[in-house]
Amino acid sequence: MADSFSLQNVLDNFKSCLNDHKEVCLKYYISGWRELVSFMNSLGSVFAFISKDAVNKIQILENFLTGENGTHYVTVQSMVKYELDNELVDLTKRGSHPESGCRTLLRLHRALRWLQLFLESLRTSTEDSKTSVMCSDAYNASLAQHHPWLIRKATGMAFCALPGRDTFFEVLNAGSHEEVVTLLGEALPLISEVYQITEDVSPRQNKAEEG
Ligand code: 1PZ
Repeated sequence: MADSFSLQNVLDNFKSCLNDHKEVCLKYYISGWRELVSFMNSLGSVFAFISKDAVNKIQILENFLTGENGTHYVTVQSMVKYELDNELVDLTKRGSHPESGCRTLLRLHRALRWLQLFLESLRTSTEDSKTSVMCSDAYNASLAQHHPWLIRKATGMAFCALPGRDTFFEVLNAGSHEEVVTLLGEALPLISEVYQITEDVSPRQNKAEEG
């Protein structure tokens, strides 16, 4: 669906993400990520290893949501409660639940922090700003601290293949540069709110993630 990508779709999903109780609906969280992945795919095959990992994690969450215990996976809040109450979260990767919803969500949650930092620097960038620098600065301030050396190197190389700022704005498919900047200004508070609410969900969740 690379050709149907637009920044507006990302914004719409994150807008729908929070319900009346300020809970994060997994369905829209997943759709938002799917949009972002389709955007990344349109940037070229050098990002395939990133997109593969993201798709894999999105799929794990989707399988929970559509699976037999799906009612517990409607929101991030209900998912965390369900998995913790039922001891479905492992402290180590070698445990019996290596792909819990909590663990998987945490990976995407950290990536959302990267996205937030990157889009904010894109929004406030000037003509001579470099997308590769913005991307890697955001990465170093977020995801990098959770990735081993090899992944950091591969990711750094992929960033060098990013298109320049002008092309990047075009691929975002939201009109003129000014319009993109305006839309980013609308999308960012929504993304930040979803990030923050997820972050606040459960102090136990962070402890329960490693592995
Ligand atoms: C626009 C350019 C795209 C830049 C993307 C920046 C994010 C770099 C993420 C690099 C991930 C490298 C591949 C595999 C990583 C996994 O080891 C980790 C940990 O998972 P585990 O091994 O513990 O199961 N996976 C992640 O950290 C999740 C990464 C999700 C990346 C989503 C990026 C979406 C980009 C949207 C573009 C607008």
